[in-house]
Amino acid sequence: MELARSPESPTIWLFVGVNGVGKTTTIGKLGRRLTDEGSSVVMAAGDTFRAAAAEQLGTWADRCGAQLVRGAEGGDPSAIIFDAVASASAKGTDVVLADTAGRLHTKSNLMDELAKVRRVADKGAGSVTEVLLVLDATTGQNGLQQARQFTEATDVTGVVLTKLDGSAKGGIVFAIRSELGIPVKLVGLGEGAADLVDFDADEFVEALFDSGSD
Ligand SMILES: Nc1nc2c(ncn2[C@@H]2O[C@H](COP(=O)(O)OP(=O)(O)OP(=O)(O)O)[C@@H](O)[C@H]2O)c(=O)[nH]1
Ligand SMILES: [Mg+2]
Repeated sequence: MELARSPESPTIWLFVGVNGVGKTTTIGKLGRRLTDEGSSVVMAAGDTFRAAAAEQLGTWADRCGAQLVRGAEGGDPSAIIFDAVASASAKGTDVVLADTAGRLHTKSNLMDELAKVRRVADKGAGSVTEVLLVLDATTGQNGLQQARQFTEATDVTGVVLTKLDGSAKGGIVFAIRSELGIPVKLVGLGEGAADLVDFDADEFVEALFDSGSD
């Protein structure tokens, strides 16, 4: 499934999800894909909470020639993402990939912060055309709760299902699709830059019902 581009530059894609699911890694992988396709990319270090989060994103940015916009640790993530959009707009950059700090969907103050990030990201040039909820394939029923809360805060447009290279099959995405209408758009199959594929429903269903008889 193609990720939506904004009619006016820059296109802004926001990444949300609980801790450690693979948000930053997915941005790194997508940065590679986009730059390989000839698009220019700004990565916005909206995770100001975890020490070294911006460095982690910066490493990915260096690898694919994306620009990194970061702020002070403990700073306002909305302001950093706003600055990143402004910088992308000034330089004519095509896509802003905006990272956010992992957070529990049950913490209402953190979900409010994320709602603000989404609003502010849309205030400058361009527009937010994808809000991608990153979900670890090992997540069970809790994934539906995560999807509900994150979409309430930010209007999630799609799921990135990560760590599907392990033994987990990620069947919760069916419930997320049927109850909330949110489709899976991308699948993570490893830690490397090339380990990201578009979601293929047929392949996914086959793998889900494959009892591993080989
Ligand atoms: N096997 C596998 N590992 C992955 C995949 N995606 C991410 N990881 C690993 O999962 C760990 C967490 O990834 P991050 O990208 O840092 O996750 P995050 O959501 O940004 O984490 P926080 O910012 O702390 O919330 C790292 O060790 C990644 O290499 C995947 O598709 N498969
Ligand atoms: Mg991260």
